Amino acid sequence: MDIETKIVHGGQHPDKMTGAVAPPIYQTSTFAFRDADHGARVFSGEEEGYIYTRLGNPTIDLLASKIALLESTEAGMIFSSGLSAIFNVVATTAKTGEHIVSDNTIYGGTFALFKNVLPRFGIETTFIDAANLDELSSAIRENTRLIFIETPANPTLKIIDIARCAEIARAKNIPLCVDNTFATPYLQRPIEHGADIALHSLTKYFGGHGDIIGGAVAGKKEFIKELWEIGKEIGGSNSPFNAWLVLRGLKTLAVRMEKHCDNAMEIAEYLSKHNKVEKVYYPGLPTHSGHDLAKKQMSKFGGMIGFDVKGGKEAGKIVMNSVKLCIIAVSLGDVDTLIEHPASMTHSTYSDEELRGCGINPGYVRISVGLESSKDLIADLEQALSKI
Ligand code: LCS
Repeated sequence: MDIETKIVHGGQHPDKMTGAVAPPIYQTSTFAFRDADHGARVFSGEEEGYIYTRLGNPTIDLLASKIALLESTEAGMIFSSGLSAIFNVVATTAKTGEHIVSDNTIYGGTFALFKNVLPRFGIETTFIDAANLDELSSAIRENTRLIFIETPANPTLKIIDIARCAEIARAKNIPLCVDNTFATPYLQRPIEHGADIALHSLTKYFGGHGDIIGGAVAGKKEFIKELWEIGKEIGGSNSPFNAWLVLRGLKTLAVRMEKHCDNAMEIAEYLSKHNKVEKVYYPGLPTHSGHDLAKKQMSKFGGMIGFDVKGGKEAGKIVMNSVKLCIIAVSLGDVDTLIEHPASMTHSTYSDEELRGCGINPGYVRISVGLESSKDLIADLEQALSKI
């Protein structure tokens, strides 16, 4: 089946009991046992069954298996947020005294988790530029337990070669985890390129409507079982209703992504010709350093773009304060177009030196292009840029 069909039908069937086409929301904390022995058998794993929603729930499990299917892998697990998914992957793969390698251009919250929180548990992170494969290879140590990348990366849209990173990871027997939030499996499936784990903030394109927070991890059954063993004790589970909203949003992922991509391409082309814009960052532009690689590993280029305005931070602020249709807000992947300033918002956890190190300029403005008419969005940006 093509991915569009899998998005609509994959893993889902009308409810056996009632024929309901939309999946039921099992909005319950706990599940009754037939008798004490039944409870004991389900707890010991002797018999399959639901126990308690933190350990498993039919609505949440449906979403997990659907994401696994879309990511071309065996199993999945849902978390309360993207960051919870990331923490749980790290907690499953690494322990005190061990080490992970991460690309230096990642969501600011993930960066803070790796830089500030993991050391409290004795886990050290080396940040490198994974677009430079020699840097990646030489950062790997005897005690490295995980390689973590985002591609396209938040917020600069840097593209990293998943297949080449996977070769390096495999040679050292270290799992490669790709945060696939920006692309979604509609545009890119990291596991098909050799990655071991695909990870998502469901808050973004999966949900698609800006109304939930959630995370997901997909990978081999064996790994997801280990993740579940650790994750059920950490307790980052999500709610059945949130899972249901993601299942609902997900149905339109293919058509939404097409429109996000088309709108972003038009806006990137428009901005790249604007005399008040210094540089546009969009992997769909042939001038983008990762364009050829993006063409190879993605089917289209996504809905995220960034740009530096001539005049730096102050000029960037004027643009953000002048837009009328775009909303000044973090998050991304919503139907609404969102505009933000990474250096002072999503990536404010980076020091000035760290921002410079991964090419986030002080005036860099990020847009999550929504589903409005591109003509209206361009008109909005035009009037905002004219205020500089
Ligand atoms: N991974 C990526 C690539 C992200 O962009 C985010 C959030 C996360 C993980 C964390 O997911 P969450 O826990 O929020 O569900 N990115 C955000 C952003 O760029 N603006 O606001 C949140």
